[in-house]
Amino acid sequence: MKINTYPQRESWSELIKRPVLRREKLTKLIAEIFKEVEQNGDQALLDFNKKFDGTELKNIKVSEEEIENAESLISNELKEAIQKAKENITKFHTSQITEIEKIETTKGVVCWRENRAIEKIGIYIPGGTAPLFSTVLMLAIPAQLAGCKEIILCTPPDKTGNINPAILYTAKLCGVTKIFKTGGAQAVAAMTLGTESIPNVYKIFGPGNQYVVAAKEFAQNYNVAIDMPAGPSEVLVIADQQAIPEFCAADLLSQAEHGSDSQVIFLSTDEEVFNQTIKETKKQLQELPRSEFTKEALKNSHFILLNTIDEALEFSNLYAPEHLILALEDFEKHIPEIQNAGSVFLGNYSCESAGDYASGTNHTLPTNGFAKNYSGVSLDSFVKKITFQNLSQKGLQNLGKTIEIMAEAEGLFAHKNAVSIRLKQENERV
Ligand code: HSO
Ligand code: ZN
Repeated sequence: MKINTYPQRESWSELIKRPVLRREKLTKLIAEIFKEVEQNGDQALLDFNKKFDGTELKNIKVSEEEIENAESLISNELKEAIQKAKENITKFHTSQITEIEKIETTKGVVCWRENRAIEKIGIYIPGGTAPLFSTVLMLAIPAQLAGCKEIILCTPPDKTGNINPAILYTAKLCGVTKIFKTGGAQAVAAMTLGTESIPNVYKIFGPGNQYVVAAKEFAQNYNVAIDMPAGPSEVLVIADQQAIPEFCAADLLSQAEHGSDSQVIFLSTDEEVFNQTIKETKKQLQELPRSEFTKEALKNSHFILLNTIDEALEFSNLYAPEHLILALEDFEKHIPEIQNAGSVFLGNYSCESAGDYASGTNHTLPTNGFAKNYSGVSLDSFVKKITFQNLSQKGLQNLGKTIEIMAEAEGLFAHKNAVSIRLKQENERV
């Protein structure tokens, strides 16, 4: 924990820095994996499973039977919780559907946009220490609402060759069309290039380790889009005198437990709340099962005492956190001051876990300062917007001169002529 009281503004640029990620030069390795998958398809994936995960599989595709069985392997309580979360995420993302609005920009010139779903999308769910079935909800629900026809999911199997049943159950519930047992960069390569079993997709979503992140970047060389640049999870909490230290500590730890590279920032204007939150964080840490990751993440984390809430918001806007919690009495008043943040949690009872799981907002959010220029995943992430226009004869008469003058000024006479030829023909006909 790095503790700082009333730091000079000159030191802010140091304080807002993310921990430097050791990004090894992975491009060569990733290129080799892509080549292997391109040449050997499913067999390459089966070989990678054996090499990296020690699993010998015959089939990369999860069978219908495995998906059906998953339902009996998880408790009713968990199924109900997943269904409740699904309901809220569906409600919130359905509200993002917009009506087509035709705009007459000049008399006789009508323009509009229509959404078309990206036909084939891929979801990557990491294996590792936490089975992120909540991420399946966050990606498959909007994909299905948007109308994506093919929604495929890749996730690595465990040592026994199985996939966590909560992932399978959630995938089925949310309309995932095919599930495959493959992970790492090779899974991204398979979704990019296609294999005998795995269809190639047009956009790849989901978190992953540095190999997956590098593979998603590499996939863009093949005209495959990705959700956003990835980085470790973060939260920034701003607390005033009425904030509850136990709650603030719990929120900071909830994000720190994601991984040793996570970062959490605590800003307060109240000395008592500040000191108590530090104490509470240390105390609650002892009781957490994932304390090795959490402890590491806390080493990268800052607890900063500042003079005013305005100052804290200024700091936060410079940092551009993935999650921002305003544990403030008058949070409403400060909303307009928030410029850069992925998702904002207002008041003492809006814990970040609510957004991670079940309130309805999406938890796939920009990290690493990208909240300055990226939005989180939403319904829009699964569609393209196509513009349409229709000019009537009258419309072209009204706008023709403008186009001709501009085309001539750019020296593009064929452009000009596309208008002139129509206007001339019209004059001759009259
Ligand atoms: N906080 C993570 C999402 C997540 N949390 C999944 C729990 N499960 C995104 O930043
Ligand atoms: Zn989380």
